[in-house]
Parts: sequence; structure tokens; C-alpha cells
Amino acid sequence: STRSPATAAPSNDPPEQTRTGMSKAALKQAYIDNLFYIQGRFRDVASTYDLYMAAAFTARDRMLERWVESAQVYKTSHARTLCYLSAEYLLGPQLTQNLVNLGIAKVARAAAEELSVDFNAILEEEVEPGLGSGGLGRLAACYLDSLATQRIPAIGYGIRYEFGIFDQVIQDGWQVERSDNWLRNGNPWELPRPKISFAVRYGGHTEQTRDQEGRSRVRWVPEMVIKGVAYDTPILGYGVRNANLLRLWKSEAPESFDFQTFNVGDYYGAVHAKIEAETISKVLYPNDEPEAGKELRLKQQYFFVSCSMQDMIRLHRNTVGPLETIHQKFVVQLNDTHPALAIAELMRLLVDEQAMTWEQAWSITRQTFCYTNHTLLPEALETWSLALFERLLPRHLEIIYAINQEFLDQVRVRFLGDEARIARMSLIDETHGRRIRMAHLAVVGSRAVNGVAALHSKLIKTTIFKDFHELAPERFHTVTNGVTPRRFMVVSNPRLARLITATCGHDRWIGDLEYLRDLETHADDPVLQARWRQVKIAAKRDLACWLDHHTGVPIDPEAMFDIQAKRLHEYKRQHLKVLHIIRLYQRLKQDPSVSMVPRAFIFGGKAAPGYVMAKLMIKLINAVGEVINRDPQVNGYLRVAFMPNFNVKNGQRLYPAADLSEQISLAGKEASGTGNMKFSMNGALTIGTDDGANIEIREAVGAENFFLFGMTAEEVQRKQAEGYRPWALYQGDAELKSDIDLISSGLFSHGDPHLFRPLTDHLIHADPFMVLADYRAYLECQERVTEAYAQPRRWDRMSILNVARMGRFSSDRAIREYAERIWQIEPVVLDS
Ligand code: GPV
Repeated sequence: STRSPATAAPSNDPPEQTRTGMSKAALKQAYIDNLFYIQGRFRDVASTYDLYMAAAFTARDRMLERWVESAQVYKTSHARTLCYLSAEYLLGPQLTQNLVNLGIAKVARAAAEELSVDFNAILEEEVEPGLGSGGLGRLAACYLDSLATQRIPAIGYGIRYEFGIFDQVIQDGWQVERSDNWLRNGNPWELPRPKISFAVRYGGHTEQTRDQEGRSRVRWVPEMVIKGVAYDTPILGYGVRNANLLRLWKSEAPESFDFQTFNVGDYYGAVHAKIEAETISKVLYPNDEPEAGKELRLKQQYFFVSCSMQDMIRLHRNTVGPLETIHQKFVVQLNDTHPALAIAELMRLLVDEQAMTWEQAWSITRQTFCYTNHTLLPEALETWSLALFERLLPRHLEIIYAINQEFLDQVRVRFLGDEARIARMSLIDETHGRRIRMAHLAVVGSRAVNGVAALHSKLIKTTIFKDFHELAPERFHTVTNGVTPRRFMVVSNPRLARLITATCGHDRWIGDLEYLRDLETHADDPVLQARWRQVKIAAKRDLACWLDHHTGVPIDPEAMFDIQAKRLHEYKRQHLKVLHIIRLYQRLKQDPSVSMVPRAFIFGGKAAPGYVMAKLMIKLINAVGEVINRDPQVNGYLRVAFMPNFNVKNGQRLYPAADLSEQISLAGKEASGTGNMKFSMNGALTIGTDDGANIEIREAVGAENFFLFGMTAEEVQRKQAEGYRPWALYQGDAELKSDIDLISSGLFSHGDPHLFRPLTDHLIHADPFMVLADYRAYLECQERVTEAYAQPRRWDRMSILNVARMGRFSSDRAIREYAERIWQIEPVVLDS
């Protein structure tokens, strides 16, 4: 076989005889070749793991060709480049995604099968990099896909966690966390870059010095130095030759540091320092809101931000040159406040290390950063105790003080003497024991701030950032989130993708989702509707089979699949869904002759390990399920299953199989939601509140094709201002009372009336997310769902129209909006 390197001409796929040919014959040859030269195996003894690795390397070789070509073109054209800074990237399995974007998904499968390789089995072998905990991390992954697809030169910067989000197993109905050792078998998609590494410093103190010209300067004398090493993953676009870079940093001990300690004889001290350094990128924090005051988390944030800013400066030096123009070459997008320290770090690098004046450095910094906010929940806004911050990052604290002083002076002049306003806007919160407000740092240091859905962007301007909006309204933007149709339609639902392509007569919709509109005229076509139903039921059969195997709950694929899958959170109101299930259960128990549309209630989602209430909700779901699933009087109509370990791979099993998508957060609390989009794109109808992107989804698909219920954000605010009394609601609604009482009766806890008391008491006496206030409206809306589902032709039409009108929710559209309105970055088209 040939092992010649890729040909010199980068613009065309090389001829068949090179190692990166795309024909079936070339792929077969490459497959055998990689099995031999990478895994050291021949076909007969290769394990499924070997076969997976060979397939991955076969894909990777073809990706590298586009990647190197993109890097060359980006470099020589001095292309303006986006740096996306995110503490999380929830990528999901890579193999199928990459084959789709290479355009060889079909032929690669055929090639493997001609070698008697069970392709589905090797896909099951793949371990996903779970380097994120929920919507925010998955959004970053969707944006990487769309940045490349929209031909925007971009680098994703983040942390190469050795352990990603924990694996969830369910034991006796409780969540149990297992560590996610995703790297144990190696990661074929990354390239280690040991030569791309930077020192990162912590602790110590600062000193005033003077440079040769006699100007006063600050020297930071750290207590600890570690290094960050780059691990690079290529990210392909779809239908284009562009491939971008995801660069994740791994922490290590610097060699020199080791020797220093070793030379004075402190061997154990040296080993300890090494372990301490390696700890920094060891594990992802599994919360989807910050855990108070975790020092390691702050170390992580500074670690990846420092490496990334140093790398950005290095790249600028290598390609363009004068540092004064760095804001013309790069835009930095902050994915929430987790990387907001980058603002202070860039200032430090420019002022302390590059000897730039403060004024010029601040002008450059202010023009470089943009910030996306992802939450309105006050408890989810990051702050750091000043004492901890000072101990870890003494120089950055000085920089933040200086930024703050300059900023507050401006505010003082604008709003003469309004000291209350100054206190509210300060980067330092003096009311909760002196804390640094990371969101304020992000806003003050950025030229653009955006929310992630229309409602959310409106609310940040009137609540958490009201004062900032009054000061500089022109800096506030909105970009509604989107999701990639490559992964969430083509990869995860190939049957539907084929049907859409056949119906539209083209597959242009994959690269431009607005083309789904071509389905609209067929929405009433009985032939399409029949096929549509077949596709759905096939996906439901697959999921039912998986669930039976993994949970032991048998589900009839003919039942309505009613799914809520997302992180467990009180504001997302999984308990509202449970109350609905209990109501149906009681209705059936009271009148066994009542006829009902059979429903399978399927939940999925992880709880933060320290979030007691969320974990209790998981237990409650499983406990209710246990009783219902065992009760022959009702289990012909109702089933409840909890899918363990909801991650990207398992999500891909859920979205295609859903009839009904549950998006029932309290209005004003879910910044956007993105699962809502994934379900709807796969033909599920949504029952949802007037919240986040639900509002825009409803507008897009048509109010008549969406089940809306509950209070609006305004009504929520009003009710809370008036004084919300859940107790009165509980007393005033006999059914509601009996549903809650059934939980506290012990029916679902083997007679133990105490188990769920924290949950039921909290609902009755506090109910901060107003479950009781929306209970009645939710039940009534569910009645309308049932009615519609009982009319298959009507339901199919609604389902088809949902898909046809979801074009706007492609992450391609979102990225185009960012590029045009916020980043001012042009696409770079590669030849051929
Ligand atoms: I802040 N989100 C998240 O997953 N983790 C976080 O730490 C924060 C926000 C989510 C929001 O809750 C979703 O509404 C939103 O769709 C998603 O971020 C992406 O914007």
C-alpha cells in the first residue's frame, strides 16, 4: 500500500493513489492501512476498539488535509479571526459528525461493511468528550460547527479536562455519579502540541519598579508557576473546505520547576508541585451554575484564559506584527463570565509584559472583547471573594481596581452624585462581604454584550444590566441561540433526513436550514404524512428498545412519547411534569373505565452532585415510575422511564423519538433553551411556557402549532410583587392538593411519609418557581395536546409544519448574526 504524504497541491482532493482518497476503494485501503500502522492489527484479530480507532484515523487523515489548507489560507490572507473563549465544549461523538462534514458518511459505512465491519458496533464503541455540563457547553460545540460551515476563521479556546461531566447511573432511583475517564483508551481526534505551551503564574505579590526610561512599572512575583500545553482538534465545516481549530489546554508542571526543587533535595516537594499543577485541568465542575468560592475553579479559569491570551499575542506576532493592531486581527467572544478574567489578563500582558501604556492597552482591550450572558438567575451570576482573588491573582486585582476606578469616575460625571448607582455598578460588591462581580467586569471590558433570546436580551436590559444599559444602550445586542442541523438532524435522525431530502428533492437544507420551507406545501399530503409517521415510529421503537434494555421499563412504541430532557433544576420544573403524571394516575385509579391516549413519560438529565432538591426530584420521578409501571390497572396507559446519563450521545436517541417536547420553565427564568429547538426540528410538538426561545419558536411555527400555557414573565413579576402565596393555591384546588398529598402520603416511598417532604413542603410554603401557580393551566393545556394527538392527520400536519418552519433556529443563522452585527468578520472562501 502507499503511505505517501498528502500531495503538495492543497486545493483539490488528491488523486486516488494517495492516502486521503474519498472513493470506497481508497477508504477500504486506508482503513486496513490504519488498522495495520496505527493499531498494529490485522483484520482477523482486531477488536471493536481497534476497528473504531482505524475508522477515526481514516476520517482524521482527510480532515487534516482541509485543516492545514485552511490554516495556510487564513495565515496568508491575514484574515480577521474569532477567538471563542469557553470553559466548556460539549462536543459529543465525533466520528459520524466528521464523516458527514467530509461528505463521506455513506461511502465510509459501505467501505467498512465490505470489510465485514459492523459499523453500528464501532459507533457504540466511541466515548464522547463530555467537556461541558449542559446547554452552555453544547451551544459552544454547535457554534464551532457553524463557524466552520459559515467559513469564519475561528479558534475555540478551552480546557482539556481529564475528567468531563460525570457519568450518571441510577441506583434504587437515586442518581449516583461515576467519574468520566474519557481518555482511558486514547483520543484519536486530538493532536498534542508540546511545543505550544505557556507559563501560567499564581499567587505571590507585586512590586513597584522602574524601567530604563524611568517609567513606573509593576512586577509580579508569583508563588507558583505551571504550564499549559495545547491539544488541538480540527473542526470541519459542512459543505465547505474550511476547517477550524479547537485548542484545549492541559496543565502540567514546568520541567525547570521540578529540577529546582529536586536540586535542594526536596524530592517529595517536587512531586507534590507536579501533582498540584496537573490538578488544574483535571476535572470539570459539574454544576450549571457556579459553586461558591471554589479556589480550583478560579485557578482553572485563569489558567485557560492566560494560555489563550498569550497564544493570541503569539499568533499576532507570527502573522501580522505590531501589537497595536491586535484588535483588528482578533475578536474575543466570552461565553458567559467564566473567561471574563481574559480582560484583566490581556491588560496585564499588554501593560506589564509588552510595556504598552495603560490608555492604549485599555483602548485595545475594550475593542477586542464581546460578552454573551446566559442567565438571569441572580444566584448564577459569578462573583469571587476578594480575599481569595487577591491571594491567587494579586496583580489582576490591582488591574481590576484600576479599571473600576476609571469606570466609576465616568459614571460619577454622567450621573452627578448618584452614589447608590455607583455602588450598584461597581465591579466590587461591598454588600456581601466584598466580592468581585465578574459580569460587571465583562460588561465594562466589552464593546458588545448580548443575550441569547429576544426576551432574555430585553430582560437583561431592565434587570441585571439596567444601569449599564442606561449608560451605553448601543452596546446591547441580541442573538437568539441556534443548534446545528448536521448533528441534531442528519447525524441523529438519518431516516428523517432522507425523507426530507426526498420530499424537497434536494439536500440544500442541510447547509441552509431555511430550505426546510419546501416541506410546507406537503404538510397535508397523506403520502408524506404516512411516511412521516413511519419515520417517527421507527425512532420510537429504537428508543423503546434502548430504554427497555437500560432501565427495564417496557414501552409501547404506539404510545405518545412525552419527553423532558435537560439538567435537573427547580426553575425548569420537572416537578410540574410529575404532578401532571400523578393527576392522570389518580384519574385512572378513580375511574378505570376512563379512556386515555396512552403516554410514555420519559425524563433525562443530570443533577449537580451537591443540589439536594434536584437529586430528590430524580428520586421522585423514579419512585412515581416504579408505582405506575407496576400497576396493571394503569400501565396500559401510562409508563414512566428515566433515561440514565443524558449526554449528547443519548440525546441523539431522544430527540428523534419525541412526540411531545416539554419546555415548562417558569417564564423569565430560562435564558433561551436549545433542547426546545432540537426536539422541534425532529418533528416533536412543544408544550411550553412563554419563556426564552420558546416564544420565538412559537412565532416561527405558528401559534396554532404550539401548545402555550402559563403566566408570562410580566405576570410572574407582578404576582411576586403582590406577594405569592402557594399555600392558598394548595388549599384552593382539591386536585392539586390531592396530587401533592399523594406524594407526602408515602405511596411512592414504601410508606415513608418523610422522604419527599423537603420537596412537597417547599412547594406548599415557598414555591419560588411557582409550580402551583401554573399547575391548572398546564393540565388544561395537556388536555389540548391529548385532543390533537387523537387526530393523527392534524398532528402530522402540525409536526411537518414545525420542522418546515425551524430554519431560523440553525446555529448557522446565529453565527451569521454574530459575524455581521457583533464581530464584523467576513467569511474566508477556500478554493475548490
Ligand atoms: I450561566 N446555561 C448553562 O447551560 N450553563 C450555565 O452555566 C449558564 C447558562 C444555559 C441556559 O440555562 C440556557 O437557557 C441557554 O439556552 C444555554 O445556556 C445556552 O445559551
